[in-house]
Amino acid sequence: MDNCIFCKIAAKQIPSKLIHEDEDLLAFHDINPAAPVHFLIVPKKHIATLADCTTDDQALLGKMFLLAPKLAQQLGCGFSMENGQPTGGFKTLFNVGPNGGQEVYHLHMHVLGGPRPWNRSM
Ligand code: DGP
Repeated sequence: MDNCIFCKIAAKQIPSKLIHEDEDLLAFHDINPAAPVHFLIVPKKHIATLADCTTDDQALLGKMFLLAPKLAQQLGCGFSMENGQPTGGFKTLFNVGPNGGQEVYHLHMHVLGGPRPWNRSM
């Protein structure tokens, strides 16, 4: 997709701090982090918003959700139970459209974690 910043990152025309890449997905650190750990999981396929996803995208969305805890764990903000107490953890977020605060119209899941307070609310 012309003029899509995340398509350009996927095509390596724009650099990013890459965390993960497979045949369908990229994950990279957000350029303007709102938390100690803030990365984006982005499909290589251009889909503008979550509202544009169809049943054809079910597996892709499932893959995004399953990747989030795996990468959060790798980046030190995984969730666990320690001595019966919930510990760590992270937030997943899709902004959709102007009222959802979406700025980049290429589907992406925010993953935010690390000790609170965070830099700003999301
Ligand atoms: P949203 O508001 O949900 O569309 O969030 C878009 C996010 O993308 C925002 O947190 C900043 C991030 N972002 C925008 N441009 C770039 C970029 O060129 N590189 C990286 N790594 N992140 C970007």
